[in-house]
Amino acid sequence: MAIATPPGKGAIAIVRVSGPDVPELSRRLVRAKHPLRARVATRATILDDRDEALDEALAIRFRAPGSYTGEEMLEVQIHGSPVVAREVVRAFLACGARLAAPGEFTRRAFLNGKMDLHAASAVADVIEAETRAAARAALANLGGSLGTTVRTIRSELAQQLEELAAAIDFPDEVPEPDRGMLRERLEPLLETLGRLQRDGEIGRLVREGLRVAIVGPPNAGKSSLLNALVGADRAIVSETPGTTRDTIEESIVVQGVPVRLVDTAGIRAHADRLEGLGIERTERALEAARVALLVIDGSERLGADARSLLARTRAEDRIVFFNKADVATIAAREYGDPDAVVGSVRDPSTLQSLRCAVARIGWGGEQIDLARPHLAALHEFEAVNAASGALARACTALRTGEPLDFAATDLQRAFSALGHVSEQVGAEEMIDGIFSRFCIGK
Ligand SMILES: Nc1nc2c(ncn2[C@@H]2O[C@H](COP(=O)(O)OP(=O)(O)OP(=O)(O)O)[C@@H](O)[C@H]2O)c(=O)[nH]1
Ligand SMILES: [Mg+2]
Repeated sequence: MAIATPPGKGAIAIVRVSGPDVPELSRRLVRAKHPLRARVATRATILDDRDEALDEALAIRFRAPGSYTGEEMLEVQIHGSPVVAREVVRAFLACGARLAAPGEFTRRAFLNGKMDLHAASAVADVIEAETRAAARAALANLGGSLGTTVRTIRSELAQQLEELAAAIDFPDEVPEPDRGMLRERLEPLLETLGRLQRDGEIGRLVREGLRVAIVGPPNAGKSSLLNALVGADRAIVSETPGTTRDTIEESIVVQGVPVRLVDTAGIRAHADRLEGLGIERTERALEAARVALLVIDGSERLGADARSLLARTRAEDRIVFFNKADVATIAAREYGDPDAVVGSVRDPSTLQSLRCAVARIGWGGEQIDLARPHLAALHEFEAVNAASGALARACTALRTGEPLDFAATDLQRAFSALGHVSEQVGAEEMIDGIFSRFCIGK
């Protein structure tokens, strides 16, 4: 149970109750001329636990599973005074209800399978896009398929270990297992672990997002690009070079992955003191970003500032974008990089090409399937990495003819490391973390 409206005085306050005890609580505390009908607002008197009237209200019942949380629910709209709301809450508490944890309604909705169907519904407004994607990734994990995969690998490893141990301990009685056969059985496990590792990387990407620094000479159209990608006038745009002095950050979602765009002050060698301070921040943003998005005015010849930036980011993960193609495409032809994006921030197809480039450079461009299980927690990711490393060493030992107990030690290590991958706890913790960021009553 929770008060779903903001604290303070208002015209009405809403108290929501969810769970199997709702029918009983309604009978006890809501008095109406006619029994409450599902999804119909009914005028009613709210009583306290001693049957005294607290307030005249509108009561609405929702029956499971046709409610927000998927459970039995009651919503009462009372007069918007904090005192009345508190008294109503007190009455429900006295009859056995308990206060909801932050985000608990939404959490229940997710767990009852309601949210997937309505991912883009009203809740979308209150959750950040990045959180939604991470929640779905975590939820896929709750299905337990990660646990099943890890369990299968562990039991395979245990079996191989047993055979090896017998041969090592009783060399006279148990013949040495065929190394080739052993490797044949271990290599598929290594492959599965590799897939889990890749999924783990994707999980991390979805959770933490990708930082992209928009850098380039002054007046190239960096702030215009940020605004166009975000779809809002976030940064000031002007024809005066050196307009942006401070870094400005905004998030967008590209193929389900949260991307943090950082607009920066234009880099040029001859800058005044204030501009120089801005450029220092640009340098820091560039260092902190995973991907650099170089914006260069393509309608002119390549200037010295553009050249030096192109040269120093050559070895980095970067996207080169020649802007202002609506005017001319001089610099792109001069530079001749087939991977560069040539277009204009005013052209939607250019923006689409840039989003694709972000996906390609950021995570190899594959469409991320959020419904696949991802390793929920960092320690699980590390455990899989450790297991995969140990198993790879065991396979090498078998191939190069090293003593069998070398391989056995590594197999044992892989087996133990995987014991740290919990079957569901990580995902549970993650879900709790996500939903506790909601407001109470959501
Ligand atoms: N014709 C044309 N003009 C553009 C395009 N993109 C940006 N501009 C113009 O170029 C000028 C500079 O744009 P900004 O977005 O402020 O450039 P910036 O790179 O952020 O500049 P600084 O903040 O000074 O470093 C503005 O007058 C924009 O309207 C484009 O694709 N075509
Ligand atoms: Mg700018």
